[in-house]
Amino acid sequence: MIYISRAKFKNPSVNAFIKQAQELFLPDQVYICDGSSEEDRWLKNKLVACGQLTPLNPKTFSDCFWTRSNPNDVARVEKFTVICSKDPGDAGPTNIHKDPTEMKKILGTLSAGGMKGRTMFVIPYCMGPIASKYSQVGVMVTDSEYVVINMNIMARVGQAVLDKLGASSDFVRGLHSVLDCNPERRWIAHFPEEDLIWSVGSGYGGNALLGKKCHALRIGSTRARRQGWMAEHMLIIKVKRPDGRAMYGTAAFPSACGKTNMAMLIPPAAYRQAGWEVTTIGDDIAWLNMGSDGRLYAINPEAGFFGVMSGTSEKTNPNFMHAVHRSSVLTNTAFNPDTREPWWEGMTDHDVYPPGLIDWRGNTYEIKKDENGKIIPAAHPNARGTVPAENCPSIDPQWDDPNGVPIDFILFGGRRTSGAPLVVQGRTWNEGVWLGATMSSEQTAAAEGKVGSLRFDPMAMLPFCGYHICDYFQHWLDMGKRLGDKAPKIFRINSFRKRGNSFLWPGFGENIRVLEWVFKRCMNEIDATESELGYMPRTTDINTEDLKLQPGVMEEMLNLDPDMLWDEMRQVDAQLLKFVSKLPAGLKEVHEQIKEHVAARVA
Ligand code: OXD
Ligand code: MN
Repeated sequence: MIYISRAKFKNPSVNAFIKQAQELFLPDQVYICDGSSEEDRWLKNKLVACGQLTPLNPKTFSDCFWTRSNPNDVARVEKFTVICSKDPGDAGPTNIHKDPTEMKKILGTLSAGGMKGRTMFVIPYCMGPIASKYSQVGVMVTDSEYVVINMNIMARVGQAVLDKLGASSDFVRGLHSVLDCNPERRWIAHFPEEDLIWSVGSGYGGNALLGKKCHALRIGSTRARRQGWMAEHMLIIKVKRPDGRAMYGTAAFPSACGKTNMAMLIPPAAYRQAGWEVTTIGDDIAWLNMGSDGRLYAINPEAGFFGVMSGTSEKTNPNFMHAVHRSSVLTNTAFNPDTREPWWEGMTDHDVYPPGLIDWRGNTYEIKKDENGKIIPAAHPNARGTVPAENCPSIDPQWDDPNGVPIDFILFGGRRTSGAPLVVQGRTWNEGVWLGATMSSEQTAAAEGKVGSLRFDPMAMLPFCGYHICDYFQHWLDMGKRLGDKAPKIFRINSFRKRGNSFLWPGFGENIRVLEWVFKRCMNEIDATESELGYMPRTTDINTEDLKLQPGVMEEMLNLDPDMLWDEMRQVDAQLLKFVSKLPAGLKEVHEQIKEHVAARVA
């Protein structure tokens, strides 16, 4: 057995964990990563030599690589993502529960000797800025070089992390092996009582970069509840107004519903010229702690973006387009061998397929249609770009501030082509929690499942809350109580409403117009009308200048059709009924009140 440690550390708990992992997986080599650029280069060269990475054009995509996954391994697998708490009741109705002992037996059998002939890499990583008291250390092992190079982008990795950890045993443990990448031997298992993650059979980011969804959200949310903070599926932004005032906000949207786009929003020219600015702190995960002044402070636990490439363009997200051109890894896009550049659908206004294009499966692309007459794309719809956060032109100077940024507003949102209004504000924290807890969205390609079907996704945490969803709601209510009048204001937004096949709202950079209203509401600068769901703008309160909206669009987007609302309330009822045994009284009360108001309107 060869043991190579570039990193220097004396930590008996880390050593014991490595030994356990080694005895389980039986690798030929153990390699402890120090996170240096030489190490990163060496690994990338190794992957290029074996054909797993293709270097992109250094003139246009400097230090960037293209790679393809196994076609059976392209998204998160929710049906094999499990919470292994001792008491099934702790996992709750939205998680798949497995008994921890049973699951360890299954995983132990699958993992035994799974790294024979391979190297086991040990990655010490930190979620959050190294110097932050809110950050957390994890140590994961993996047999995938792809995982190591992606973790180097997505988290702080290596020696500095081990230095931060010192001799402490307080770190999240992660076991990962791609094994034979067989969907029948694929499990993403979480043991919240032991701060342990055990993931086998997949190399896809959300399943394999254990710092991200597994640690920062599933295990993170259980730690957050125990310790009195919040781990949320949220972007973090700063919005600056022409008068120099700035606010920080977070937004929770389900996967592939525009979090990265909003995080990197560029206001339209007239707004920019007037002095509006949006800067990025995070695009996917927020850890929210109460500061000593009683306000809620957010850190971004990640160091990179794992953004969806399909549909990303100079129009939809110029900042991400700029950022992806340096030190990035592109997974499952198509590849243009002439220019040595990646290619994906939606990169330009009209898809023009370059001749000789290699599709995400590695074949020369030919335009073909599926049984519904839709063009089969060259890039996978869930193709991803792993991109260092510091590349982003809109990155906020405080993005890695160890103290985090104080949050003024929280947005919830989803992809809803009908019914849901452009924006509504909870009258109280608890009503805001209700808006988040009852939100629904149309299924996207980020997880396996039928794209387009409507699903309830409380706080966009359905696939990520590591414990009973009702305890999670209660935790939100409790946090509101603790924050009192320093609590951020809560809103629900929807920019996906359609008339026929066309979106009613232009979205993207124009969402600044909604943020402008949110800003004014937080500053108590503007009145609102009251609807059954909460405070709403009058149609003239949102600036639509230069938008050339069709007549009646604003009215339509702010109209709550009573029949649709009632129908939605019935769906919410059915949803909440699943949680009935444990639904917090505070949430039930709000629900009954809102339902009563809606009933009065339809009566
Ligand atoms: C992601 C997701 O990758 O939510 O961020 O699936
Ligand atoms: Mn996400």
